[in-house]
Amino acid sequence: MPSDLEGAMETLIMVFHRYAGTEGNSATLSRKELKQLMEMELSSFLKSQKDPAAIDKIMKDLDTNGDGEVNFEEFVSLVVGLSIACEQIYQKQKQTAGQKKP
Ligand SMILES: [Ca+2]
Ligand SMILES: [Ca+2]
Repeated sequence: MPSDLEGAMETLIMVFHRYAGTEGNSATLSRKELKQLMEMELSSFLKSQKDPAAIDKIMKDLDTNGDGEVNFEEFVSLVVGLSIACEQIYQKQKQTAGQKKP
């Protein structure tokens, strides 16, 4: 049985390759594959982005080596960035909950 963290890492790898294998290079996400991944796996985050060009912006930000595709390393930086943002919200909620003492 993998631990929670080991399971999370495995999930990250599986999700990436599920979408990366749809077209073209099976080791990288094209713009279309990234869009599909975001719509299916990060829909609540994508909904908070009201900009219709959000995918293009995200793609440009992620594609640090400039080859027009998102590899696993570049994808992980998105997950890390989102995780940091979520953790900050979690901390805030924890603080607010703590202040609700009678
Ligand atoms: Ca691909
Ligand atoms: Ca790239």
